[in-house]
Amino acid sequence: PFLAAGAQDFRQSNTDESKVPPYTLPDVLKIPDGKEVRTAAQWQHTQRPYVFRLFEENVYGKFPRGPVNMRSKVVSTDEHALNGTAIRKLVDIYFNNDTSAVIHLLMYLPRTHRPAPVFLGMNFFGNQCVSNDPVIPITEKYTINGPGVVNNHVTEASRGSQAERWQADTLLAHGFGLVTFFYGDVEEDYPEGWKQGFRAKLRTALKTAPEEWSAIGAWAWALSRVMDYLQTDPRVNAKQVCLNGHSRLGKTALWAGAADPRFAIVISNESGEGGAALARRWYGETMPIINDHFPHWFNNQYKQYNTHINDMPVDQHMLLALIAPRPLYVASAEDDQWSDPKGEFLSAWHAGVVYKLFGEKAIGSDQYPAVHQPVGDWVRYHVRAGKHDVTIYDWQQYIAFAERFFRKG
Ligand code: GTR
Repeated sequence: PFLAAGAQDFRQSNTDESKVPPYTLPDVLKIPDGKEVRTAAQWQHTQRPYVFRLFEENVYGKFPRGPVNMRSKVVSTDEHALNGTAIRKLVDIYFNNDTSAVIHLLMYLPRTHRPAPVFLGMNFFGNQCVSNDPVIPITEKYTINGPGVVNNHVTEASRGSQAERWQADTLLAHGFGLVTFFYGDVEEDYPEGWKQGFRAKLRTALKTAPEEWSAIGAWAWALSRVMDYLQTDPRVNAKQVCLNGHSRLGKTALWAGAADPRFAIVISNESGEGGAALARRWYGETMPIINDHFPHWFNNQYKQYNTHINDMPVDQHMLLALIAPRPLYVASAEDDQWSDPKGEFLSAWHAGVVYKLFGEKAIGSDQYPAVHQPVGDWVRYHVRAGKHDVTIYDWQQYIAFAERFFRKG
């Protein structure tokens, strides 16, 4: 029963390129009546909403659209943070008058008078992991295992443990701000995490039952609410928000970017299965494996395709296409075969047909590039040396990419 694309057993992982069977992807331009989308207007008005709904129904669940009661409170502002190089703001965002439904934002902004372009991304271990800055409160929520984590809770030793991954100083030196929050504020990352999270707390307000969406859905929705806040902050240029995410949070960034066109640029760092990587390509992590390990990440319908992957009406190139015509960056790492670098590249390549409708060049060639040779234009891709991580090399590419598009603005 587990025979899927090319009669392979997708319960197993494969890392032998010669064993990847042929597969056929759904055509992102095919309209349900059998015709093809030919213009950007057709895409925007008809096909895009249709493809988005397919992802809601089959992968990430409903993306609640209704208004929600939201209130932000500036907890503190320091105009001379990080040795005088940055403004630090701590902002709490409360929902529905429930003081336990709260997102704690950490913001570092350049010390300029102009509204700053920012990179926005969720972090894995609480805001204190992003910098050694002692003022940042430590999260009390459940975290996955990592540096400075004891029994799924962080200790003081976790301060700055992910500073390399965030590169706040580098961003500030280039005139960008950094806005981040812990994804566990929204939903702790385990199968029952929704019970203490926004999916339960806001179910009435959002008219959405917990099983109608997913953990990735909830995290992505929260990114949109942070965008709501950023639009009210005069120190931020909300038209220049570059949404980035790594791994499971890269999957989330893509879904949030697909759902909310206010994100000017979207970046997927090694998002892999359920993110940028093609599901029908039998390589690295597979759908049955991810559904087994992380059942809460996706909706129930997604699990139905474990044994019938070819029946799924979407594949992940269609998710990337939902970002069009905005600039999109997809990045992989050579030693991160679990994320299927080539499957991420091919997905970005196949999304190009939609960018073309807008007259924009995307990846340009279906030849898989060499390590440290970024390719593409409005859709860009690189594979770097090394393991599953976010490195200074990745950031250098993202900063240059954002500078190119924002400099004009
Ligand atoms: C892995 C998972 C990946 C990726 C990764 C991460 O265990 O299999 O899909 O999400 O976690 O988020 O670091």
